Amino acid sequence: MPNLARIRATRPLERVPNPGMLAEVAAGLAAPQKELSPKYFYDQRGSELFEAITRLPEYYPTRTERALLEGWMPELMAQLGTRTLIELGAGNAEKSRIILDAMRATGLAELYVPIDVSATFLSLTAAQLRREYPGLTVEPAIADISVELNLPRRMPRPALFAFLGGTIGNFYPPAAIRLLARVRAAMEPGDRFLMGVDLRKDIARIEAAYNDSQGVTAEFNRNMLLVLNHELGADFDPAAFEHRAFYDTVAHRIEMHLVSSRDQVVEIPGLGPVAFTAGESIRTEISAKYDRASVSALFDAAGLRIEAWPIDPATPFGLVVGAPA
Ligand code: AVJ
Repeated sequence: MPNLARIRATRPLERVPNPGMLAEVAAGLAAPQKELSPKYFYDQRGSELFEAITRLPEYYPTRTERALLEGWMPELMAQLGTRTLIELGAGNAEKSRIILDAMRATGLAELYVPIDVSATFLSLTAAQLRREYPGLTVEPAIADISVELNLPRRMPRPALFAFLGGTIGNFYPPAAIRLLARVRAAMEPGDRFLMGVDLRKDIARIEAAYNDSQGVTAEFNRNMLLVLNHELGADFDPAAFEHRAFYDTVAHRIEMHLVSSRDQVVEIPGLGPVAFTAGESIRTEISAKYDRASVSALFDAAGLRIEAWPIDPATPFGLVVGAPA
């Protein structure tokens, strides 16, 4: 049971220097539907809140994905002979261990490249993994994957690019295609791409995962306002915004919003006053849900093809293996 009171902002933010943040926030808040990027959830506290989410009974993706990885990775790694694992958005690398264990079992594991925006999590994780996997080179890359991958110049092949957790769902289709095309451009012929995707299913089950009964997701959502206060010196009052999450059956995605509970004006230095009317919202995240056909369309557009999708159709979450088309 998560103890929210124990998850506080205790350490200063350590992120990729982001001179574009103010401009991006300004553009998002000037749109008719105000919008902020979900990448701003993840400071230290946001990362801890997300970890608490992954342990909630309603939040099925993480534990389903873990079980799929445990079931598949030994055979997949034996087949592929992967020497380098590149992980997009590595976070605390909990799932990476399942892949690394399977790589180590083949005796071929040479290099692990975790990519993340959060330097804090990345450096802790790298030091720990070096101890756990002697003989494995760990070369973290600090990067905003929506912009670049920032990969090391030399990587032993074949490599596996992994993008887990269903984070592809955070990207609108054009951005999702750009991201996958960026991965495709970094791939060599024997390389593979492993992606976790949350699947379309019963709407009530999806909505429950984003409206947990303990209010952790609501806290996670409001944390973005604290990040803006800290990073930009804004004066958002998180208590004046309510969490809302709903499934859009046409676009096949969850939308998370922060709804202003009253008329209010927020001051953001360098940007000036931003007015909210009561009931007006900021969209803070989309989490798109896929099926095999929609993943296939995404892959096609990015120059990839589905090589394997060996899951039970009843599984609420999928793992897909892609290869250069
Ligand atoms: C980390 C993007 C996969 O979309 O389910 C969890 C983030 N947001 N609860 C998701 C999230 C609210 C999560 N991803």
